[in-house]
Amino acid sequence: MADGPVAELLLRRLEASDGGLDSAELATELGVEHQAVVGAVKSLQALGEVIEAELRSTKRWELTSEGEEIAREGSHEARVFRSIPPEGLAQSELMRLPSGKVGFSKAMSNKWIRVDKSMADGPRVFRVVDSMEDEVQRRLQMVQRGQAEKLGEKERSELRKRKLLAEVTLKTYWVSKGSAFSTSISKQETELSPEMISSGSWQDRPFKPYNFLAQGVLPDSGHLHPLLKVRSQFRQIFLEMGFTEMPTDNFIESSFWNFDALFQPQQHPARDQHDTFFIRDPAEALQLPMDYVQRVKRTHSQGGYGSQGYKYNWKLDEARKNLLRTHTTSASARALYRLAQKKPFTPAKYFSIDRVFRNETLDATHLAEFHQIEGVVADHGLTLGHLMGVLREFFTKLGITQLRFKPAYNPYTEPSMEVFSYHPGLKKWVEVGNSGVFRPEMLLPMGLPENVSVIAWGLSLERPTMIKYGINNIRELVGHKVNLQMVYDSPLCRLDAKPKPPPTQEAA
Ligand code: FB9
Repeated sequence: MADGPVAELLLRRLEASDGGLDSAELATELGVEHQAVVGAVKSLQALGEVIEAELRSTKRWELTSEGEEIAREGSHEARVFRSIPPEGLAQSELMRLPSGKVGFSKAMSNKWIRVDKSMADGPRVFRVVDSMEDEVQRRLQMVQRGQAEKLGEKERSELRKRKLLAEVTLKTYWVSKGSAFSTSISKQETELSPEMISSGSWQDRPFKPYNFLAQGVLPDSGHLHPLLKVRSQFRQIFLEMGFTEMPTDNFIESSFWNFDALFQPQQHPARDQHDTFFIRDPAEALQLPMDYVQRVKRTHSQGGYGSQGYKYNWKLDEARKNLLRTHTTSASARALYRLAQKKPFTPAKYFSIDRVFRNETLDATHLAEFHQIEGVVADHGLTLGHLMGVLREFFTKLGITQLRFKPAYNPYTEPSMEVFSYHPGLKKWVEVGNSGVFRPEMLLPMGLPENVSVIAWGLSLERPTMIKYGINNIRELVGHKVNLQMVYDSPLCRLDAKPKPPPTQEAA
């Protein structure tokens, strides 16, 4: 067993070798574990250019644990043969031997033994030959000595079939001299210490060369969830377009601001608990601007401002009911009401991006909550044309240029439009949002001037994020099933970048 640290031995062998050496062969030669040589290679690599080490994967034959045992103790059939005395051995007794079963059938097929079934006290086993060669053991020992290739393919496959031999892929290193190769490995300095400078000892110390290409270790850092990455891009787009973010820090809203202020009648289907989560405690909103509420009440029940209203008995209790907001349009109503209180009227552009809650049937693209993105523009004489224009500008910044508008209906906008864009990746028109001109029955009770109109549109944050990141099931994006690695590795993919091809079926 060659003494001295493996690293030094490796360098001396390398010195002697022409070209290089294989770490596995060196391990066999030095009679040490391959891991010890790998360790030496790694520590020499850390010293700089002393050695070059190229990782290779080599296939080699290795004995299984049973193969090791047979190489040591002999094959089962040889052991059976040896256990049979000249006068033979009762077969029942032979079968009780540890190698009995396996050894008996092999020895029989090797025609080393025979069974005499005519014996009085039952079948008896006798030797047929005087001696035999334990080829199996010999071949396994050859493999142990690293001479597996000397065996024929047939022999090897027979040993493999008997699970005595296995082909393993070994990651080995092909080691060769480095540019700073030397057999005397002096540890290269990696730090220039004040002592070295003051003592001047740095002049005759070998220093490890700087590796300016070394990658820094990525610091462990927080990771923005893809939704928040896309949210910040939508924020950027709105700010670029001169919009101001509306406060949306209240998931719980009153039915008044969520529905009534938007001229949505109290018997509208969206207002029952099939679609809306109502709050049991606190069940009712106490603070409502009562003068404004009265105007809303009258507009719903009798009309006004040129509208005939809904002609029903509007109830304040219904309006007081607290709920989880079903859209951020409630925040738009609050913002427009505040705007209306500021005289004289000044045009405004608002946006909001925040969670909304709907008691909907859950499916691959719908959860009970999503993030609504909303844009609102209030100014004199705005028309549907202005809405189409601002939608084009907005979606163009999203990289979406081909838009189509489809008439739609919302209780709080007239006219209303669904917005569709042609998605080249999905090769189809995708609904990318909804929009409309807020009804005068919503705006005038707030106190906004007659000739002020307000255009608005909305979409979700989840849909563009899923499409951008090629995610098909919303549960892969949000919720406890999200694999955090996806969050960590999710690149900041620019919304206006060309869409990623949708994942092929098998990838999905
Ligand atoms: O987000 C939606 N689609 C969408 C948006 C962007 C997108 O980007 C891709 C990168 C290219 C892809 C798709 N939708 C709105 C359309 C559909 O997904 C729709 O099925 C689901 N909608 C949600 C509501 O579901 C009940 C999305 C959500 C939505 C719908 C309407 C509004 C807001 C969100 C609104 C509004 C509105 C209307 C008038 C005035 C003020 C607000």
